[in-house]
This record gives sequence, structure tokens and C-alpha cells, in this order.
Amino acid sequence: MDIRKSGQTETGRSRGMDDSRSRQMDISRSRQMDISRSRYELTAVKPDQYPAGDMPEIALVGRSNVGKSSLINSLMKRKGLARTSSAPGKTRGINFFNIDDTMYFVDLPGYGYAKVSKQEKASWAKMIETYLNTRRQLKLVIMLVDIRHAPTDDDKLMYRWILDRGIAHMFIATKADKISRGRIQGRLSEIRKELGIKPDASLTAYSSETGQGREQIWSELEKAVLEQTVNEQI
Ligand SMILES: Nc1nc2c(ncn2[C@@H]2O[C@H](COP(=O)(O)OP(=O)(O)OP(=O)(O)O)[C@@H](O)[C@H]2O)c(=O)[nH]1
Ligand SMILES: [Mg+2]
Repeated sequence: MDIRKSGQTETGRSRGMDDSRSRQMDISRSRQMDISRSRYELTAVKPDQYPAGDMPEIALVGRSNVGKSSLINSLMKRKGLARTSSAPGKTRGINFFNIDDTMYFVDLPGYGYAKVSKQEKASWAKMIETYLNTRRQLKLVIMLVDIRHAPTDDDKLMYRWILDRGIAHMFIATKADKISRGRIQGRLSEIRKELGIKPDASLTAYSSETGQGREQIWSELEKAVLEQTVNEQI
């Protein structure tokens, strides 16, 4: 399976993979995903509202306003799929986006938004924690940080949790269009240091405005989710 749109695919062989990797790709190619067939499915605030079934889920976590919903739209090349806003606190429930009946992107509310009531903050935190701690279908967490800013204590806590739970994860530094190209590598190194990101975890600069980083993220997602799915089948 290639989770990018057809026409942008590379086969395992053409990427020079070894035999076992290319066999895995063959297994997973039994069905090809068409990302243009993506749709909003439902919003949940508690587990009995999560979608039924066994499709793998990729969750997006990060501070409010960091660009989670925009990232979903940009990856799907669909402007209004997930609702975005320049005012933090836009996403208030857990939104499930069905990608060609093959997997879900799960858009979570952001954390660390100062302007909501204590009560609302606590209820969002519980909603996020419950999903992350209990959801068996969760296969990968994408953690977003703003490329311009130092990670917050909440970001550090979130990363700690990811490591403690031992779940597959990757990092995206958003809003890369807001700094000059020449500064991007330097900021990535600083973020890695500030957050203590392990060398084997990927950290990619992304811009939902320009699509910078899009191809790389799709190829990382393909590796991370599909290899897991294949491993579970073996
Ligand atoms: N320039 C630029 N702006 C971006 C980018 N990504 C997101 N934004 C803007 O940042 C604001 C917040 O984006 P959202 O995608 O709504 O952020 P979110 O993380 O989903 O926010 P919550 O739902 O509040 O948690 C919007 O005004 C977006 O247009 C980017 O890559 N570049
Ligand atoms: Mg959002």
C-alpha cells in the first residue's frame, strides 16, 4: 500500500529497499489508499463515542494553535476538512477523519491554552488523556511544536508520556514558512535539544501554507504505520 495519492508512488524496489522491506510493501500493497477519499467521520468526547472497528489511528498532539488541524488539511490537500482558527482553542472534541476506510487521523484539542476556564481545561485534559491511555487502535502519535518557539512544560510532559507508554511517534515543527530557510536547520537542532528528542525520533520542518515537508511526512507515515500493521499481521 502506498498512502500517498497514486501518481506520486515509488515502489519498494525503486527506493532501493532490501528484499524483506520490499516484501513487506508487497503485503501491504494488497489495497492502495486513495487520500482524496478522506472525510470527517465524527467527534467524540468519551470512549463509547469513538468509532467502532479496528482501523489504525494516528493522533495529533500539541499546544493549542500549533497547527494540528491545518496539518491534517495540508496532508490531505483539502482546505476545509478539519476546522482551523487563528484563535486558539478551536478544536474542542476529538475529531476522527476517515482516510479511505483504511486509517483515521485523530485531531485532538490542543493543550496549554490559557484563556479557557479551569473547568474546561480539566475536561479537555481528561478527554485527551483518556483517549491516549486507553485507545488500542492508536498506532502513532505525531507531536507538533511551533518551529519559532521553545517547547513548553506541557510539551515536555507530553513527550515524557509518549516515551513512558512506548508508543511510536514522530515530531513536526510547524509554521516553517514563518522563519527564513536558512534558520530552519538551526531551530530543528535547538528544539531537539530543548525537548530532549532522542536521535532515532524524526523531527521534520513543515508548512501547511506552502506544503513544505509534505512528501517527507507521507513517506514517514507509510513507514511507521504500515510496518506496524504488517508486523501485527505476521
Ligand atoms: N503561516 C502558517 N500558519 C499556520 C500554519 N499552520 C497553522 N497555521 C495557522 O495557525 C492557526 C492555528 O492553526 P490550527 O490548525 O487551527 O491549530 P490547532 O493546533 O488545530 O489549534 P487548536 O484546535 O486550538 O488546538 C491558524 O490561523 C492557521 O492558519 C503554517 O504552517 N504556517
Ligand atoms: Mg485544531
